[in-house]
Amino acid sequence: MLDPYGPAARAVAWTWWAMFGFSAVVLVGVVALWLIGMRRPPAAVPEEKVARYNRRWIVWGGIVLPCVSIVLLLSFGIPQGKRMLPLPVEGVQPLKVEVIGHQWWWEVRYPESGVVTANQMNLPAGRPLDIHVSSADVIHSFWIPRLGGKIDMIPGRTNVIRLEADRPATHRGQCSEFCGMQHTHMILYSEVQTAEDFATWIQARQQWQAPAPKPEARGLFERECAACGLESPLGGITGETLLIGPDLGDVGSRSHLGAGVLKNEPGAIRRWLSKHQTLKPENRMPPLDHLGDTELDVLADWLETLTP
Ligand code: HEM
Ligand SMILES: [Cu+2]
Repeated sequence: MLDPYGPAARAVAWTWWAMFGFSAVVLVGVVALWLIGMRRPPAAVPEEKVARYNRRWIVWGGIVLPCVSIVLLLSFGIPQGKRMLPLPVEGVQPLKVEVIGHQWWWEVRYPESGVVTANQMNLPAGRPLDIHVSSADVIHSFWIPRLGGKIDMIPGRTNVIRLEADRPATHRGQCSEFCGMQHTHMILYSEVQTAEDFATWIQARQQWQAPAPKPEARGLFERECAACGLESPLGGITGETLLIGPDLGDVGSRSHLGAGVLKNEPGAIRRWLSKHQTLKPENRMPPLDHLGDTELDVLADWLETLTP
């Protein structure tokens, strides 16, 4: 949050520092007055003056100071909140990205290009981004601290936040509304790229022809996995909403599996298939204990090749 990579985040960081500075001044002032008061010998103050002094404290400390603080805070905060609203802009139009929260993973859609992925969000630098968030089950909250504020993801409702990233970098996003057992392991890596690299990334997915699985892998996949909306590698239902499990169309190219629990190194997909309930207890994917080692090998070998 204090390491901003975009205008919205910079505004939030500024407000934070301003609030910190102002409250530090108030704290130091109050402590100083208290120390002075404690060390000063009691003075014989006449009755009528006591009442006047007390009134003065109430007016200045109890009314003026809070009012000034609130006005200052709002005069910073309102324009900054406005910056995150999806208002019309001139010039480069915002990129629309839909992010749908699931227990406990992120569905990410680029409606303009039809690209769908999960647990990773590639974004172009220097272009406004309208992130349309919603949820398939409980309330989650979308938050990439280095890019801006957070926004609730509510089932049956779409909220929109306008963000922008000003330079390429990788950022960690985190679900920030407690959503059950694996809330902590609901991480969304966001890769900000140059406009050209982002276009290449989108194009690679649009033009990608997934390598055909071996017949054995295809049979297993159709039988064991496709029911959860995972069939996009077979040219299936990408484009539908309400998937139960993440789209696997580009799973081989993701930096992590299980929304951040496992680095996607060679062999990681195989590990996920046999150990996912240990790596991420109670996640919504059923254990695959009824499948043998060779069956899991065949599936993992194929999924690893899904790298647009
Ligand atoms: C053998 C069949 C299956 C295979 C090969 C498979 C593969 C995978 C892989 C590789 C992931 C990690 C994806 C990522 O994090 O990017 C995953 C996650 C997931 N799968 Fe499966 N899956 C299978 C069956 C199922 C079934 C039948 C369901 C639904 C009942 C399901 C639901 C899920 C869910 C909910 C996640 C996300 C878990 C989380 O991170 O919380 N999967 N699956
Ligand atoms: Cu959560």
